Amino acid sequence: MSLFNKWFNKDKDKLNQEELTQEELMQEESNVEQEEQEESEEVKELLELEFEEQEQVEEQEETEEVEEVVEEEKALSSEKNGFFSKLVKGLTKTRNNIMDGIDNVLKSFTKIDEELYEELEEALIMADIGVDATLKIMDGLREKVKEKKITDPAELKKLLVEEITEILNKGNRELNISEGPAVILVIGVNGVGKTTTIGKLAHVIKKDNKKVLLAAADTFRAAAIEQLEIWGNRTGVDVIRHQENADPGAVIFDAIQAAKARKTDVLICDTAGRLHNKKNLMEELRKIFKIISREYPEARKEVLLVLDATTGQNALQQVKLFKEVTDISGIILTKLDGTAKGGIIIAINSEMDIPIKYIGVGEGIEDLRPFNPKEFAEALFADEE
Ligand SMILES: Nc1nc2c(ncn2[C@@H]2O[C@H](COP(=O)(O)OP(=O)(O)OP(=O)(O)O)[C@@H](O)[C@H]2O)c(=O)[nH]1
Ligand SMILES: [Mg+2]
Repeated sequence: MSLFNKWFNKDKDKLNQEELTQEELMQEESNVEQEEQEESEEVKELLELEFEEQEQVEEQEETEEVEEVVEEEKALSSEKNGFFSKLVKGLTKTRNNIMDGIDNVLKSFTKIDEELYEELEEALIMADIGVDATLKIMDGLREKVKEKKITDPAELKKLLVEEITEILNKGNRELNISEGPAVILVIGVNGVGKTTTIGKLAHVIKKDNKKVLLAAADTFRAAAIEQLEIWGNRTGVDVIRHQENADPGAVIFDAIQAAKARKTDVLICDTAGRLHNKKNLMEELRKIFKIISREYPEARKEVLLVLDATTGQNALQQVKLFKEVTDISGIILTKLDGTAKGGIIIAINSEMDIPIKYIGVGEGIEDLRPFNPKEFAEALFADEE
């Protein structure tokens, strides 16, 4: 064999070999491809399975979440219902006081005339609604009677409810504490429920995930500091205190420093309701306001005046008294449970340009609620079972 052939054959062999290997390679490649495809199908199947499982888990989680939300809503609405029925019950005496008078008048008339209006006016004033609100209600009533050409006295009741609801429904009732540090100064004459309200308020604000601190600036009345500390323990909130008879201004000063150092969201300050005389009380409040605005200018301020519903018309005098020393940003009306004088809430809303922000309907920690005019009016005029 010639060298050439040798080479050629060799090359041919080589070529054949190469062809073979290439064929093999191709075969192998296709095998690999097939394997890969199989594998990828397996992976796909697995992924699909996992996906399905995940979907199932997610679905389950979703149903659990929905169930949780439903449960929460249920709890909230039962809490709401619980509070509403408590409000209805608490307002029984007020409701009777207002409604008995109105019903008696309406029952004794067969037509709507001036005499009826006069008696109705008297009944409203007797129910602690006050002269101002009564006149507004009567004006509105006369207008609507004319407009709707009403002749049956029985139809007046519904109109009265509408007029009263309208008076209740005014003002911004939100506490100005949503952003940044805030100070709430709680003022009011002695015994109206300041300290108790502070305890309940601390509870409400803490539930809103805010850090609360209390300042025991009523150093005048014996055991006032201890009373606030009991509320502090009950709500899990610290109290800044000094000794009895210490300077209330110094307590406020320390409390502000503590609030800053601890990054407190809301500092609530208790104050004395009774001093030797009115002048002392007002002077002391002036000093406290000065310290707060000097030491804590960056804080939002709320000055809440606490009024006791059982004092009736006297509550209006108290608003005027405290208005002389400060801008009151909101009113808290306590002890609406069990009094016949709850009509005062209508008088306050009508005569004062200060919103009622919260109402107290009991001595317990949960017995302070944002004042909701619609809910209140509904409770005030609810039919008794
Ligand atoms: N029924 C009822 N009682 C309340 C309510 N709020 C407060 N009280 C009670 O009223 C009484 C006086 O409450 P305090 O919180 O001590 O009143 P205060 O304004 O701090 O009184 P001083 O510190 O003496 O000025 C206590 O027995 C409270 O339990 C309420 O909404 N309903
Ligand atoms: Mg007190």
